Amino acid sequence: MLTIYTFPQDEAALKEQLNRTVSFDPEAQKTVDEILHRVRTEGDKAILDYTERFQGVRLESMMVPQEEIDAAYAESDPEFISILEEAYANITAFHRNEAEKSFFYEQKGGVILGQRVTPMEKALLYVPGGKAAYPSSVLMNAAPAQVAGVDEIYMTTPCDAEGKVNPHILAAAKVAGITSVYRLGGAQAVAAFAYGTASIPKVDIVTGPGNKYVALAKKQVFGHVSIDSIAGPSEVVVIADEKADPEFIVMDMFAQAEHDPDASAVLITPSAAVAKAVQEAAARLASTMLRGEVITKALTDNGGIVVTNSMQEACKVSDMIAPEHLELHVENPWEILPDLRHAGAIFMGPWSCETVGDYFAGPNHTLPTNGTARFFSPLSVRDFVKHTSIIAWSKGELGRAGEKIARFADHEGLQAHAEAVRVRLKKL
Ligand code: HSO
Ligand code: ZN
Repeated sequence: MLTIYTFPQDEAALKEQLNRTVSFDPEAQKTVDEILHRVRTEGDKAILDYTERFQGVRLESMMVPQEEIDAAYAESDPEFISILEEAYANITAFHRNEAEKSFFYEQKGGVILGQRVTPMEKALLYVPGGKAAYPSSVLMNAAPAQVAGVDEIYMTTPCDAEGKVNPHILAAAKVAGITSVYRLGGAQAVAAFAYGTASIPKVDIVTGPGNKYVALAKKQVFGHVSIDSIAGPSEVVVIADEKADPEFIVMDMFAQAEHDPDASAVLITPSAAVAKAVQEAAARLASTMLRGEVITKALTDNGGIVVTNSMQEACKVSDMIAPEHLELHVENPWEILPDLRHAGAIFMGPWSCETVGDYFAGPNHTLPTNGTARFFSPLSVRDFVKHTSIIAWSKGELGRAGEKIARFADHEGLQAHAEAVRVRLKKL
């Protein structure tokens, strides 16, 4: 199930196995284009029609009433609610550290320059339905928006054929203090909030994972609204030394693989013994797992074990992959941290399994996938704010620098720009 590659000899085969280029689907693109167009031109009617077509229900109200949210919360296992609450407190506490400050400074001549940070007014958190309906994603999307100070936070999640939405999602929304919940899904939901309709507010940002239709819709509305990154299938790389516990490694690789047959899990180690032990344990244990089939498919198609000559080389291979999650099962993870540059989140040592980060630790679990950790970052408070430059120029400074600025404008052939300065210079 897991092939062992030797690095650098098998580099080409390894690259082939881990090749994650996403295929373009022209059929899906056509569908999404049509949905966006219809929602834009026909508004609510298009949303209700598409919900009827895809979810099988003609909705009377697109919003989930507060009583339904309260009931889902009340009927939840109280122990689960208190776990959600503790996780939410941890996530919020972490994200408070991300909050950016405005800055202002004074320059010679009484000039004040600055940059003001203000939150976006309205955000939509998209929460998938079906098998990837994760209450944890509700918390992970809500916390940064709330810490940023977004005024109006909306959530939407697809309903079933009875018009009902997942009660665990509603309970998590209640824990996160989200009150505006809609039962819409798919590209039509993204379009509705990106363009606005008679009954749906136009937002400033759409975040959250979704299927390929949701992803294509988000890409398409980008520019009209802001979006977070486009989530691909989940990935983990484990770097292990000779003392690492194969059982820990296998279960962490399975944890990633069980998300999706397209998920990927890769072990990189200088220890041939650990490589062999993990390969054997994975083959033995996969069929014992509830999602054994998904795990086997993910590991066979997109997984692997890489044996390197050194720990340094292991770090190099990991950087080449730029994984979403990186676990360091080594004696002193802090020692190799400086050698690792590209990863969405790094889990330090054997007790920091990815599951801890998926649910509870505090850092966001929405992370850059598909090698985009080279240039993208985890979902954060920064996604929900924007910056405004502040320029407070003084009379004295305009007198000193004005003619230079006017000449700059002369060089661009922009007469009014130059005159805007020179009329002022005349009055000094
Ligand atoms: N590992 C997923 C997040 C998640 N895991 C949600 C469990 N629930 C993507 O980083
Ligand atoms: Zn996970």
